[in-house]
Parts: sequence; C-alpha cells; structure tokens
Amino acid sequence: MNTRTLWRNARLATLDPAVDADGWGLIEHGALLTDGPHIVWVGREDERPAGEPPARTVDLGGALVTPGLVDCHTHLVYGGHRAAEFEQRLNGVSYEAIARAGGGIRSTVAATRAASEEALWDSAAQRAAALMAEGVTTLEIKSGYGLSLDAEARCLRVARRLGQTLPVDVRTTFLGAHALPPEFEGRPDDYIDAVCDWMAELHRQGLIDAVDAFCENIGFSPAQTQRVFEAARRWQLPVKLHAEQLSDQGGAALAASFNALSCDHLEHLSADGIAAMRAAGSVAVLLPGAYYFLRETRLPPIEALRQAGVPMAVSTDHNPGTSPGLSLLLMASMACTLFRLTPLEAVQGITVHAAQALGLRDRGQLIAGQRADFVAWDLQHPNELAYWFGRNPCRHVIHHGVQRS
Ligand code: DI6
Ligand code: FE
Repeated sequence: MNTRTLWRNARLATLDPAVDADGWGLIEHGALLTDGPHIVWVGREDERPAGEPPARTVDLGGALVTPGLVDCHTHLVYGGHRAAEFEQRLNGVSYEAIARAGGGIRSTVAATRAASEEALWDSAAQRAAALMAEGVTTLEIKSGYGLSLDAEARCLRVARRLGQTLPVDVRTTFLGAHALPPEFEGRPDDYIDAVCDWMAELHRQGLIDAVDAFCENIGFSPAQTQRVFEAARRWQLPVKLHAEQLSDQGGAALAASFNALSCDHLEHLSADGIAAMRAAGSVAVLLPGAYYFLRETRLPPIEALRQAGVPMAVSTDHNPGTSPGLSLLLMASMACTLFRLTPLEAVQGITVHAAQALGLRDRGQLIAGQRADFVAWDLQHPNELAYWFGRNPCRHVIHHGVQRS
C-alpha cells in the first residue's frame, strides 16, 4: 500500500549543515516526502525524484517549516503549586532558606502524594497540551515529587500514559534523588539506598528511560549522586544531572565520567566541568526560566561552552518551584536575551541539541530517515522563533507523519 505523503509549498529550515554552512539549512520552495512516521525525502519541490506519486499531497501554503520542538527537561507531573512561596521570595526569603525550612520541593511532594493518579493525569495533560500547542513533539518528564516507591511509580505511569495517549513522544526520567523526603530526615545515605532499590523495580516495570539527580548543597552530595549513577549503570540506564545550579559541586565532571547524556542548569560550571563534558559528549541544557524566576545573577559560562564546542540545549525546566513557565518559545527568547545565545543556537537548542540531550539522534532536523515530526509556522524566517514572545505562531503540527492540528 502506498502510504507516502508529499508536504509541499514550504520554506524549510532543515537545520542540516549539509544544506548550507550558516546552520539554518534553508530550502526555498521546499517539500518533504514522508512514509508513515518517517521522512523519506527533503528538498526543493522541483527537484523531487521521479517515481510512484504519493498517495496524498498537502499544500502548506508557503509556511516556514522546522523540525518538531523537543522540551528535554521538565518536571511536568506534580500536585498543587507554589504561588505562596513566590510571594515569600518576593518578600526577601531565599529559595534555599525556604527549602531548608521544609518548604520548597517538600511542599510539592506533600501535594503530589495527596493527589490521585487521575488528578495528576489531568493537570499534567493540561500542561502537556500547552507545550504541544507551541509545536513540541517530544517531551521529557522527570519524576521526583513522589519520593516513595508508590508515588514515584504513580508519577512515572502518568508520564508514560501521556506519551501513549497524546500525540507527543514522552521520555521518562527517574529523579528519586531530587530531595530528602521527611521520613528519611537525617538519613540521606539510607534514602539513596532506597532510591537504588526503587530504580530496579521501576526499571523492571518499564517506567524509566534515564536517571537524574539533584547534586547540590541543598540536594545530594557528589558521593551520593555517584551511588545513584552506579545503580543506573547496573541497569544500563543513561544518566543526566542537575549540576552546578546554585553552587559548584563538581557534578558535571562526575556526570561526564558516567557518560551523561546531559548536565543541566550549570550557572556555576567550572572550566574542568566544561572539559569533562566535552570529552564525554554531554549536552549542556540551559534553563533560562529557572534563572529568571529565581532572579539569579550568575550566568552559565556560555562563551566557554561555545568555544569548547559543547552542544547547548534549551528547555523549560517546567516545575512549580523555580520555573512555572509552559512556553518553550519564551525560553528560546530568554536564552538569547538573558544568556546571549544566538537565535540559531536557541533554535538548535530546542530541536537537534535537545534531542541529543535525550540520547535521540532520529529527530531534531529535517533529513531523510528522521522522524516525520515537524511544525508549520506563521513566520518567514526561523530566527523569529527566538524573537516574538507572548505570541504563538504555530500553524500546524505533524507528529509521526500525521497532522495533529
Ligand atoms: N532544580 C530545579 O530548578 C528544580 N529541581 C531542581 O533540582 C526545582 C524544583 C522545585 O523547587 O520544586
Ligand atoms: Fe529541573
């Protein structure tokens, strides 16, 4: 059966360096041929190879087309919110002080434990819909607000079900080592033992694609993080790390020694950390939403990462405490204004490099063989993705070769 679709009359931003040297990989009067969930040909419409005509043709009306967006770092599944804590912070109480007083992550843990699986599903599905409306076709979701075997399993099941139910790919990350739950007060090493045991069980249930930890003075030490990573290695699960967000713990170098897919945040990253990430091929995931919302002043070392050739991704870090935003396009804009990324770097950061931060090489560019995940925008040039904010220029989303909207 002929299952091929021709998507014609588009201006393609392929992000394929083979198309042009400037990085955007623009093709005017372009077209894409898809077969089921894959792209089989990309090029100028008048250069389409002869052969069997496609079963279906879709006119994209001259729209700009980019790869589907990838949000590679979110904490999407949780109960409640923390607007009151936001007020406290505006009155001068620091994020660390709130966390140390038992608020912060722990207050979301209490709300998450109290929520039913259905309630968690409803709120997370609404958030996913907001991201998807802006062209997100692949989404990472971390656990880390359950902090017990049952509650972590519930959150990961909700994340899995989102990917099975909605037209979006979901990658799950087990972040048991996010914070110390109250029942383990004063016993962080015992808690790490428990996290390693739960990992085995959750992995057995098929709920984990990667493992993460919060390596920080208000989180877990490098030695504790290392134990989590050793357990992940036992199950051949890739790792990533919340590293160097509030202080330099040497987390990035530790993660790199486990071939981490990514190190995320990185405001306090050192030169040694950068060298280790480069050697390991780890992606630097930049989270300008958290920087903005915490009113941080210390920038991640963007120029040094750029010079070292470490790929940079950009993500929402959506969570109720430090980044309650649900717009990946706004993050691209803030990556430019706050972190001084170029628009091209920001767009690569929410596509090809974000995919790489999830270990996915089959998406993020418009190239034959890749997933047929792409977005038609009401824009002329892809640099506008990092320019407009508070506007959603998304016209159509195609996921696995199927037009979603
Ligand atoms: N770093 C963050 O920015 C989030 N988690 C983490 O490890 C914040 C989580 C929260 O405050 O609820
Ligand atoms: Fe995070």
